[in-house]
Amino acid sequence: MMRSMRSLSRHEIVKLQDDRLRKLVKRAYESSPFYRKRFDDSKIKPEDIRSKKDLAKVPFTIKEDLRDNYPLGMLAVERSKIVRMHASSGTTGNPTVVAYTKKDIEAWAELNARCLETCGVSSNDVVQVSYGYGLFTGGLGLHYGAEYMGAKVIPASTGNTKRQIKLMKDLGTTVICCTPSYALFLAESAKEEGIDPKRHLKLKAGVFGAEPWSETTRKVLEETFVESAYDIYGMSELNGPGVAIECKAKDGLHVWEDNYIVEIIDPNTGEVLENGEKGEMVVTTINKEGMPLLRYRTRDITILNDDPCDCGMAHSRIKKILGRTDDMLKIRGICVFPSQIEEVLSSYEGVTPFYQLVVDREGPLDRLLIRVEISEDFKSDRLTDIVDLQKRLEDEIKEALSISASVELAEPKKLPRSEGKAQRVVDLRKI
Ligand code: DLL
Repeated sequence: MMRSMRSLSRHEIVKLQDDRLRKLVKRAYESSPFYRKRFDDSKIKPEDIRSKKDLAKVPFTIKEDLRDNYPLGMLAVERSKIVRMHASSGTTGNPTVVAYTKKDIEAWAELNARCLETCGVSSNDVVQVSYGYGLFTGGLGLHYGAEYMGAKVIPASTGNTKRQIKLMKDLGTTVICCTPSYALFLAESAKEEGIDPKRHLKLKAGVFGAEPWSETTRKVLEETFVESAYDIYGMSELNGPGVAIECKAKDGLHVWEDNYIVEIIDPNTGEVLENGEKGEMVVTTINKEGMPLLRYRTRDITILNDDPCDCGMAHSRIKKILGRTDDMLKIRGICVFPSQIEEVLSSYEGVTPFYQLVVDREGPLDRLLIRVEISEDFKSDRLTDIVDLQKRLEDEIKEALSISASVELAEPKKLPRSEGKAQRVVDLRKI
């Protein structure tokens, strides 16, 4: 079953998508009061939606819809059929609750198993799941996926970093699943304990996601921690992890299109963009039973590509996520994503991937301060070298992103480390 879904042809994918979409629209209309009203208000009938191209007629669903219908107003099944609920931690107001039927849990496990298989994981592997377990979907999502494929799972969750390293060593972990920022921290902590992960551990694959990360961070992780680092994408409203994953070609993340229909829109106008154009990803969940979503605005910025991939899979790919529309910083009118700054910083020798962006205002003008840690190797008394590096980084940021920023170099290990999603932006303008 698992293998066959990965090897669907383009034609089979499109046919399955359209079949499932028609069924979903009918079911949503019949069983979800929320969608029935949406359809009636926009004068759409389920029969009007026959294939992906008709989707543009359907209004978007947004996070506020989930909040407004808190906790379970978006269900498309009887409450009695729900077996699990996760929730995302909103900073204010109600969290976003997502609900799963038994069939949803199984389908989600299979998607994560497919992701792991795509990274070359097999039932012989020891998979340490160091995403948080609990309301966050990362831990349980990958846990069920690894178990589904028969691998040996270590449900380590996050935190207790020393113990994580001991587990890796003693239990022979071959696959680590965690956020890329935690992976950097794990690598650094191992080294402090005299363990060189590349020599003393057996990590052949890292399954890193839940936050944006750069190609240079991949390079650092592959040089210091795992043999091969893969990017995994997901979001609670779309089940959790397991929506998309990189294959060995590492040229974009394959979206499991038998479960998700992806559109890219212009975030300002809502207009659907062509493949190859950058915009906001909008997803329709065509295989979710409990709480399906039609045209859900993810706020994530990427590019869709359905060209054939070297790996042979026909599932379309999205580019590494650039950032979220709501994480985009506007500095003196210029839009910039933290990931773009990360890309510039981490391409410099002597600089680590640990950084923090502080934005505030001086009079009417925005000011950006980039704090970035220098590496141990760089630690020297050569003040001129430090001033020189600082200046080169400032010039490069200006050149690459057209924004003026001050760079402050921090001593090694001075910036905060994260066990889950890193908090890299401090926007004092919002306080
Ligand atoms: O982060 C689910 C997940 C867990 C994905 C483990 C991958 C691994 P949420 O907490 O709902 O769910 O956050 C979803 O995180 O809209 C993106 O902005 C961001 N995100 C997730 N994966 C990636 C990634 C989980 N690979 C939000 N690259 C999404 C960049 C990512 N951003």
